[in-house]
Amino acid sequence: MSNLSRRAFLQGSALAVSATAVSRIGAASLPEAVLQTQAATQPPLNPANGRPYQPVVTLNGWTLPWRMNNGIKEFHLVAEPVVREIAPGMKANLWGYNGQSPGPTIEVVEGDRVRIFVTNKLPEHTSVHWHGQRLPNGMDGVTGLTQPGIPPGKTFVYEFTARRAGTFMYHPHADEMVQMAMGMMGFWITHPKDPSLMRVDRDFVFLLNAYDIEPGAATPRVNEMTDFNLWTWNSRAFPGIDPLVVRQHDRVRIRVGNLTMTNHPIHLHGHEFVVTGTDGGWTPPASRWPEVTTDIAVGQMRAIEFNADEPGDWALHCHKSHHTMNAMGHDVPTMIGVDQKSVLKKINQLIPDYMVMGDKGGSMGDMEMPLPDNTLPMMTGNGPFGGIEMGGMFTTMKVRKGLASNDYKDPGWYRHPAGTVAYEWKGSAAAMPAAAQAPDTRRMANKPGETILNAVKGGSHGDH
Ligand SMILES: [Cu+2]
Repeated sequence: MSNLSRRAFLQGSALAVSATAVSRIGAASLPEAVLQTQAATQPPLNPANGRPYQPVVTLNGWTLPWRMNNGIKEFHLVAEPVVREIAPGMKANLWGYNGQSPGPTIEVVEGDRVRIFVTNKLPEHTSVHWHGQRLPNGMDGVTGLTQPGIPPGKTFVYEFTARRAGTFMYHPHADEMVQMAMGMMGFWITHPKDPSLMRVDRDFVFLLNAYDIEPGAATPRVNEMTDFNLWTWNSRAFPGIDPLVVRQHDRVRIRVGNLTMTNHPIHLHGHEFVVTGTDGGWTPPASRWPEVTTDIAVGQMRAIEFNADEPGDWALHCHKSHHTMNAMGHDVPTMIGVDQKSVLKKINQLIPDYMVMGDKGGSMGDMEMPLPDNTLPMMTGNGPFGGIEMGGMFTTMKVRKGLASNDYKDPGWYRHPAGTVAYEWKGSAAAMPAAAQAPDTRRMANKPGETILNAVKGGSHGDH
């Protein structure tokens, strides 16, 4: 189904779809398997029926429409190979659900009876585990333990009541390492029955995931255990991750689930937040403390909340700095302080294309490097002041005055009020203390005690 027909499906209301489906194919038919063709953030899906709730916004994702069948919310997930755009310029062959990886977000309300049809279009068996839910043991989706695997070409039905409000995930418990390394996962939100409970103005969700895709390749190496090279949010790497657009003074919630193989300290600039939700539900208010970074361990979910009071373009990123880099950043030696130019001529006689890299600190954001096709530069993205030199798990939260409550369009870069941007000091050179003169030729050395000054006799520093 094209994105256009999906929109028509949404506008036609779930009621109309359910009526035609029943009359045409009969009551025993499967719900429509709605597909998504785009990696752009889709607007929140306001519920057409059932209990009211404030919908979430899935970063570079979407929410799966449902049909009502005798009071039961019916969803149709299709496990299948997909092509996911990781960022403009790079596409990956992944496995996912309904056309994308991760799969669509499923949104229900506390107390809803839910039936999920899962059709397996993969070449091997799968299952779906509803991570964090209270449900009958036989609906828990662990292949071999609670059910046989869903064979290729077959459809299984899961049915349970969403008993607890909160933040959940879904993923296979079948050939797990391969299927999760290929991108099979999705978000699940159970909204509180009382829509005024823990109410926020904007509620964003995304999953942390990671891939090992060799530069120039498109399919993840699924047997990788620790050395991943693409650090992604909802299978997108910066600059492919959309900004979180927020109206100034909105109450904002950001829910993050971690399905990588390592922890991620998620850091927000310009605001303090509190963790209001974990895997197990809302945190008791007395247990909350303010912070600006929260570590999210493997398999965990966290919901953070704050008032977006400060206008601007605020960075939101993982604080492990190698997680804000893309492929090509690995296996490059540190060359800071090493004079490579003297040997460059000799090397070029042997390797004509050899380039000097990083002798002033490794900033490669502005460097034009030849890359294999389908490969992202390791640090990239342009801002209003030049290269942002980031990749991977990085995006911005754009706080703006006076946005409409349903406006999630990228407003462009922040226009700083006059006098509020860091600026260059333009005093005379004579006023500069000797110890502050740049560049520093004394302390950039390879061995402790050795200084470049020793080699360059008669250095210009006057403090010896
Ligand atoms: Cu990280």
